[in-house]
Amino acid sequence: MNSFDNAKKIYADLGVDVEQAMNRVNNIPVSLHCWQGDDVRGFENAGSLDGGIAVTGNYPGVARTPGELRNDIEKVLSLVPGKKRLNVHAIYAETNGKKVDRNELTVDQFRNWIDFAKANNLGLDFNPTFFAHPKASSGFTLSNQDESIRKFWVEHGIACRKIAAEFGKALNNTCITNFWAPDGFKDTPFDRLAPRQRLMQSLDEIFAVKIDPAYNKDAVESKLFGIGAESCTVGSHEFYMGYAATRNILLCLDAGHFHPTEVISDKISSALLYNDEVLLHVSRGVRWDSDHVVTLNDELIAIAQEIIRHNYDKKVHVGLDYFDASINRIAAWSIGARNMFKALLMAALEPSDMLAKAEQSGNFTARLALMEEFKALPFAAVWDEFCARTNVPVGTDFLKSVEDYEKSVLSNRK
Ligand code: RNT
Ligand code: ZN
Repeated sequence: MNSFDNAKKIYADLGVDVEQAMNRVNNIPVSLHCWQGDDVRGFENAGSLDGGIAVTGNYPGVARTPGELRNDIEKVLSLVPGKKRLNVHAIYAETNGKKVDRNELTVDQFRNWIDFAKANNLGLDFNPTFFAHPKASSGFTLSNQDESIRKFWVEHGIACRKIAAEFGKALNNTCITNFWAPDGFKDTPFDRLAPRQRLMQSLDEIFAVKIDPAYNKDAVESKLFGIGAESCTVGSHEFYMGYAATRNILLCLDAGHFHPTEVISDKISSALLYNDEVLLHVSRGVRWDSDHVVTLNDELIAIAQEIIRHNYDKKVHVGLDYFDASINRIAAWSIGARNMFKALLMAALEPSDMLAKAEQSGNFTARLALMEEFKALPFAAVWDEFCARTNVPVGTDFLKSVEDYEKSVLSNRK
């Protein structure tokens, strides 16, 4: 018996149908963030990254053009199993050398992304970019007290929702548009209320524009603090938890946006009591919101378990959000994305009936014993089979493929 058939039998004895688990995971899309490929630079040549986020490292081979970025994404798509979506930020507009400011963007600047998505059978997700722009340099965008600046960013938000609706229409696939604005104070503000009122007003103005939810759904992302905005973030967790629930839009939970010992896996079930759907930004903060490459750690597995155990396959939208320029970017992208699928598959292979029974009968001794033993089930054999069936490299073979690509493509980018 080969190792997959053997694993299948071991899982079957525990009441788990391996084929069913693989099919289930195959239908949960993971949205790949385009910004891992170019260190969140985008195509505006706007200068350096701000907004309180930072990419560190200077590994050679960063994508410098739309073509290079899309080639790199195609490479990543060939290395990651499962169903993929692509998440694009507004700074990835292609303006053909013309200056098109963020409030004037239309779908015309994103036609290549639509074509690319079509060619690669991807759904598209979108993000307005409220950073890396002269009108964001004060650190305040949608909550800015200068009415003309606030309006500019409201217009940007509306423009992005319209572009997203065009994505949804063109691809016949609902786009999720995520709103994250870095607005916050480096030092203790006197008034924490007024900027929050302005942020609420701005968002209400943006979401007042009616868009068919078949084409686009919106999400809002909170944050604890950013670099240079350590004392008060306008769009805090409480702000957006209330906002999303009362406006019936999605709440986005980013794994790096809470106190270091807080985990988003514990928030999903609460959020979904008050919101129909949530968006995840799966990331990994190391001591702060450092956006390290996602590893297969306890929290990633716990996030996947929440999705699988409560049948949130359609209610939780999984997006990745990390950026590492200190190692090969294609590898970084693929390692994190493969890990996300690993975690989902692991969760789908969990002998859930046995665990539920132990818990429901109050036998917490058995629950702990089973949970710990299940960690040693032959998951790897199923994972390898999952990769093989979707025609992506099995095991460490993807690394060889990345190395070849580095030699033949990335090393020529000088
Ligand atoms: C920043 C947020 C936000 C960004 C991306 C680029 O802390 O996590 O989601 O990372 O929009
Ligand atoms: Zn995020």
